[in-house]
Amino acid sequence: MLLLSLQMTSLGALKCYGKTNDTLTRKCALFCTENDCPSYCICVNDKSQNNACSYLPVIPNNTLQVKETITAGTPILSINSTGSDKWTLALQRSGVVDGSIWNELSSYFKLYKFGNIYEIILNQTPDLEGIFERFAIRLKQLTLILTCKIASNPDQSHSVHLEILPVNEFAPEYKEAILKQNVSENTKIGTVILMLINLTMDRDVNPDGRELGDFGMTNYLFDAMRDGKEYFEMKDFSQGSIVVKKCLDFEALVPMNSTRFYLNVSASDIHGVTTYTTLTINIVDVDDLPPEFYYSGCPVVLDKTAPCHVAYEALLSLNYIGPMTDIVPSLIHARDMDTLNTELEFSLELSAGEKLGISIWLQF
Ligand SMILES: [Ca+2]
Ligand SMILES: [Ca+2]
Ligand SMILES: [Ca+2]
Repeated sequence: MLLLSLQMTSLGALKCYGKTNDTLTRKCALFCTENDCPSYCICVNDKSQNNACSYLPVIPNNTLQVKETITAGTPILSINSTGSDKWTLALQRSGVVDGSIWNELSSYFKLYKFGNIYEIILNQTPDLEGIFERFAIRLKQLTLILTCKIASNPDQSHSVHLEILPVNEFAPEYKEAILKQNVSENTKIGTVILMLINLTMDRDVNPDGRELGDFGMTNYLFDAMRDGKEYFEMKDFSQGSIVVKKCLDFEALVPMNSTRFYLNVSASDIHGVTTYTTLTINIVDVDDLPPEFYYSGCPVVLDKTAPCHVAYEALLSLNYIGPMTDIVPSLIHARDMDTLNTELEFSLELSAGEKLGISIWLQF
């Protein structure tokens, strides 16, 4: 809690004011005690010793500081009244913030008088997130105007800055409960597939800049076989950009049951509070392979380096028109080598010099 108390200065019969600012007023007050009055002071005779304004306490850099979480009801400045002075408090308006907002912000502070003591008391916790939500401003500092009124002298106004210090109340959060991204198998190496900064937030309001710090990527220990670090990397840690690191081939990944990867990613705020989450990446098949013929009698060869030759034969009368169903050893089957199951269209073409009715050879 920050509470500064007035240091009373005995003024005697002469009261002095600085001509330009409060600091001078304090200096002038010292001269008054010696009945001196330099040229930069205004000196008046006090008819009554009490007929004067009290002085504000010495405030370093003329700036008070309170945390945004300070409890409502906490006093932040105390002034001992001389008895004849009367103090008022207002909020200085500045910047582009409109008047109605200043009126509402003024209600965060109250000046109370308890006996001969004036106290500025926080009427409401100056929660930076709450203020941003209400007024859409990232509040950093306010200026309090304290004015002393006495019967026979001009009003004296003092400006005191009040800095609201941010408190790290929230860890980084992800905007979606489950982060997932589909990536086509033909995505080129070096392509950015996702920027974590677009999917992350930190509820803390930081008037000095970005609250989020760096992003990170570590091993996915829960299922090391599906850790996507072999295929993806984080390039820009300030943006959390995930980049393709290794060629993605859906058809090569299917036999390994590896068309889904997981990345253990993290987001930290500038205070070092870190939140981890799992990014799921699904590799999506694209139509990058042609159809293939297949025959149940051929062995399954995954890398297709060993062709299987099958001869199909059908015997037809010369003038027959219609479906060929008596093909030996079986009907001709073909399929899309992608998993997209694109509809296939068959055609029969003769090589140069061949005559229909002899035989048709198809090669795997
Ligand atoms: Ca934070
Ligand atoms: Ca905060
Ligand atoms: Ca494919």
